[in-house]
Amino acid sequence: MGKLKIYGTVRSRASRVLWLVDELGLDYENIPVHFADGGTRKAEYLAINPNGKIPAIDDDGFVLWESMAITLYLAKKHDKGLWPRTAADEARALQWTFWATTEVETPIVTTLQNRVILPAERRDAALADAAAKQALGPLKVLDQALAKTSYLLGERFTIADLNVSSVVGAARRCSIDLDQLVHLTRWLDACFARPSATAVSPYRRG
Ligand SMILES: N[C@@H](CCC(=O)N[C@@H](CS)C(=O)NCC(=O)O)C(=O)O
Repeated sequence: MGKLKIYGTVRSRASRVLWLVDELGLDYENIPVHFADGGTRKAEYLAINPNGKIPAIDDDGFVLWESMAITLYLAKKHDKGLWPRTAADEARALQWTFWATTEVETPIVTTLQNRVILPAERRDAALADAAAKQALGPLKVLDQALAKTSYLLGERFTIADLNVSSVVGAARRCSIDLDQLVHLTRWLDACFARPSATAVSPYRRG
């Protein structure tokens, strides 16, 4: 059986896949394809992911792209306690994952790009401020959801927490003010204190 191949560098959405495989204790090969040097646009990589984006995986011939589809697939396939136990919890894991990518990821990434990533002359401070404000709406919803339980599905860390925290964690890198969101920050600290997160995530605290 071929070793799992993970395409993408740690300073990208591939970090959530690299975090997960460390949680699962999987043997894998990381192929550090990057967009900054044109690696994602090479024919060789487009044959893996025709969207020209990272991450993607090749699991013994099974090719998959979209970071959250990858984490959900691997967490279910190698069930080491991260996969939900009931159909209802599985649905809630999907709910929170889709919510993170559709409601939160765009405003956070826009803020990150315009406050941290883009060269200073290309940053748009007003756009960053508006995006940061927009992110706070759904982040308050997350904060309230975490008021009663330690993690999104209850008292144990699951794939829902990994997926959502891998999006929300970037808010700290771009100074979105999370101080009032005490449940969210307590949960974020717990997620990023995990050894696997500390090992690979560029979005960890500090
Ligand atoms: N929805 C995709 C987004 C992937 C994505 O945009 N990846 C970025 C790096 S974090 C990328 O490869 N960008 C290259 C480009 O846009 O050309 C996923 O979650 O996998």
